[in-house]
Amino acid sequence: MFTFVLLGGLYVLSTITCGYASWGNPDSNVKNQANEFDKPSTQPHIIFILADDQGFRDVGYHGSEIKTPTLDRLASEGVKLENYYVQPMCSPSRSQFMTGRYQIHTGLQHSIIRAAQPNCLPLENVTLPQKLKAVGYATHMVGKWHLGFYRRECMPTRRGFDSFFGYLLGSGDYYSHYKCDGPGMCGYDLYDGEEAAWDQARGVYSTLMYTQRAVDLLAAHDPRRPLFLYLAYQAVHSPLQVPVRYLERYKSITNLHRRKYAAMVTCLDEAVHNVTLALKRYGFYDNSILVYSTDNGGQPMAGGSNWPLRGSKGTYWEGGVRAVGFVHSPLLLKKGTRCRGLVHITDWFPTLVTLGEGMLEEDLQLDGYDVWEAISEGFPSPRQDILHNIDPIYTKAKNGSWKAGHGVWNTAVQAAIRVGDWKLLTGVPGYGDWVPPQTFSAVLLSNRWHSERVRWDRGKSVWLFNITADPYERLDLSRRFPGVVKRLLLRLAHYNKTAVPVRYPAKDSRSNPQLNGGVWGPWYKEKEQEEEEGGATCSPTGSTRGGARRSGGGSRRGPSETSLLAGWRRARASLESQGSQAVPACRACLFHCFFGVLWDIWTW
Ligand SMILES: [Ca+2]
Repeated sequence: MFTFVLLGGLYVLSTITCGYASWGNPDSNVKNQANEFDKPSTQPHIIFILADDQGFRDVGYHGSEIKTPTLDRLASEGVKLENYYVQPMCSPSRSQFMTGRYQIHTGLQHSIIRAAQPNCLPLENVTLPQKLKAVGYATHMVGKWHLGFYRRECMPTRRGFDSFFGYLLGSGDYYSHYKCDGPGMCGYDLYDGEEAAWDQARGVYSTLMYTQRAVDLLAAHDPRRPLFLYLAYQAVHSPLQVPVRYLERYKSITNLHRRKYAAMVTCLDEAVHNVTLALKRYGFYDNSILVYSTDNGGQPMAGGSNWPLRGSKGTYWEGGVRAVGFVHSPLLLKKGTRCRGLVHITDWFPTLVTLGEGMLEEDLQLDGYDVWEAISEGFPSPRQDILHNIDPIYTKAKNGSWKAGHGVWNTAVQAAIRVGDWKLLTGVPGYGDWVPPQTFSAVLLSNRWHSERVRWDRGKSVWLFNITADPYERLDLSRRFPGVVKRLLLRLAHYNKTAVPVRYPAKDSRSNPQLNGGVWGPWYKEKEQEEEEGGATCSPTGSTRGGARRSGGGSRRGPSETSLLAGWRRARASLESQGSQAVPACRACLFHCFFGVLWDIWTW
């Protein structure tokens, strides 16, 4: 159903309806057409569209029942990334996209940045928009940030974006733009720049709202100047909300979660269609590179599907980290192809900065590779391995040990690494079932749903798979190839020597939106920020003091002294056992790490 909204009587703008747009009078954007006598920039426009929680199978060209004609067409006309990896959750993927660096190198290796934590993407990291801005790009962000905001310097507009319209958090209500993070912790979460956008788009579905803003930005921008548009949709993360007309297309899906989710994906597909139309209409398309990516695997409990991959969002199985992704651009030299080389979300930083004619200084210490030739021309990818992560405070494998790790690695620690065809996992990788399509029956998802359940493997803390031969991780080869296991464990240990301390401060009750005018937003005052910057720090990131100092906040009951000491000892033993730089020089950091353990146990 197409709905049309007249804006100013100039042209028909149907993006706000989330229908596939048909455009009105093309002469109405004369002011934005490049003057043929003006020399256009050779730097390409970069449009990076990040979907939230879209599963591996939740795109038409992966065999889904969900209809995504736009994504299918854009991908088939461009290059499909079929060996493409992201991180298993929101903040980790976004941090790596923004910096081109692994989590062990930013301090964000544990979980997500939670709403009430005084934490954000460490300020000393140079961001992708900063690099592009330095070489003349206009930089705009629309959508979900989720990289922290406890102090104003963490806001997107202070991290390289000329403008920001969106959520600082994400996963709030799609219409009201309110987000709750526990009892009594609810607030408005829609910003325009650094101020709450109280009067804008109240009651408008966020997929439509963000598309509208993206189109407005394109309409207002001179295409002779290079543009970087980071469009990070809230869709298709839970809560499962969608305009009702999209549900009608999926009457055949009897499972209500899956049906709503499918409708949300199709609305997103239409939104991407409307953005691409605007690229053409306003003179950007011919010199544009559009990247489409999801940020992590799907969550089956919320309607997502990663079948036939194992696991889901939040895990280091392929279903958590192997992503939907493609590049669509007239600038691709070989279109209509599949890129089977390894590509990781850290690779966008060097790839896009190079395409934008920016500089990649050595002190950026990037973990990403420039993969443009692999994508555009089909050359082998320069990337041969991926450190999926090392999380030194996630040590829940009860039977993990140094012995199981051949004396070079404590397998209690959650870690995952890919080297060539091989993938090694240690610790507890997360929920590891397969969720076949028939799981989504008329019965609501519950009771761990299906016949592909993995029996709990007591005592197991190491897995090895040949992902090329066995992409579904059904055959553990760790006992058959102990030499390969040891080689990959040594690689993990080598990476771990380069790790920085984990930033995972405790909840700060002053973050409560009710203390901040009903809005989620920066709660540190200027004086505190100066103290934080001026005081002695425990780490190169200078990051952990604030959170540890303010650890008393929060509504949860406090732990007993016994558990406090035990947690402290576990955190210290874990860190020391890894021989990591994560062993802080001062007790405040250990205190912080210990709180992180408790926090994780309570909130995971
Ligand atoms: Ca996500």
